[in-house]
Amino acid sequence: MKRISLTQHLVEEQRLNNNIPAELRLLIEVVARACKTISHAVGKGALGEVLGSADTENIQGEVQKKLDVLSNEILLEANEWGGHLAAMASEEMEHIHPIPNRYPKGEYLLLFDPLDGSSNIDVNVSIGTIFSVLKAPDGLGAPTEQDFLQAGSRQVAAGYAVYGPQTILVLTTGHGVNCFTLDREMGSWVLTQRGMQIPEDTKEFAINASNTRHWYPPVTRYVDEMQAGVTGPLKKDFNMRWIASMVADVHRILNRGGVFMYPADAREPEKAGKLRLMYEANPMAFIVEQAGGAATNGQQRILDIQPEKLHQRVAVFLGSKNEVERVTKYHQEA
Ligand code: P6P
Repeated sequence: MKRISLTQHLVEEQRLNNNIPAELRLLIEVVARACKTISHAVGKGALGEVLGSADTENIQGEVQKKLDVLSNEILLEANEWGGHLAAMASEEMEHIHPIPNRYPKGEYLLLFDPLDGSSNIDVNVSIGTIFSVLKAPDGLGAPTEQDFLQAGSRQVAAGYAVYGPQTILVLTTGHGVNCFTLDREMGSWVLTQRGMQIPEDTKEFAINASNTRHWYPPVTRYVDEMQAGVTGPLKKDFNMRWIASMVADVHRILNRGGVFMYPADAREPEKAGKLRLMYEANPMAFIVEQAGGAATNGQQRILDIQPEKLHQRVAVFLGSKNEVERVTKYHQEA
């Protein structure tokens, strides 16, 4: 494949589809540059004095890692001066972050999980950044949380970075999914996969099986059938993977198929699931659907869910279309 940069790709996509105005291109380039900075910090590990706990808690009640806090700051600082945003929201912050008055405001809203997979940071397993872009409602005065509560189908762009053996950036602006690899010598993002497509069938599933005894019947039925293998109703053997970094599990599925599940379960019946709708499930669902896959909460398309709270959680079933449809059917039959 001819090696082209992220900027050239975005300019060419704008010419083709007229869907990436200059401010959106600037937003994507700024986020991509921030991901380079995060990758650099993550890559230092113990040498950078950035491992371990920050001894603080986030809105989720989770103990923050130093890199969680650092990654959040990197994204805030990178995006506040450019004039392309009205406000930001992050897994690591309880309230939205309006653009400071000393900077011009733009027409986009940026949401992110600055460092997803924190439990893997200190043990050198792939982690990543997830982001989602919405348009701010017209005639926006001071942005409010309510302005962010838009269904995932209204996203204008979404992406994730994986800080792994390679540092990669996967991006969609509504016309397919493309992957860029960080050229560390040049410090530039280079297009390495164009038009990624998820196989509609799979032999690989991802779920945290330590929760088996807590699953509701539709999940138990589906996982049992996969584990029954070639002599069971699905007539094929399955493999299992669980990296406990959503970005890494989703990237594997984007490349070779699979079904990723984080269901609600009986541990906390009032909780819809563990993952967050606005800055984990929605961007990943947009990307997965753009790559020919499917993403539901067991009952409906994730992208159709009307958000009620910025940090609300949601059950997630995403990946190979035919398998997501199957497990969703089991929920609807239950
Ligand atoms: P568990 C990481 O903390 C995360 O939010 C996702 O990236 C990941 O898929 C999931 O939680 C892992 O959860 O319960 O297996 O540790």
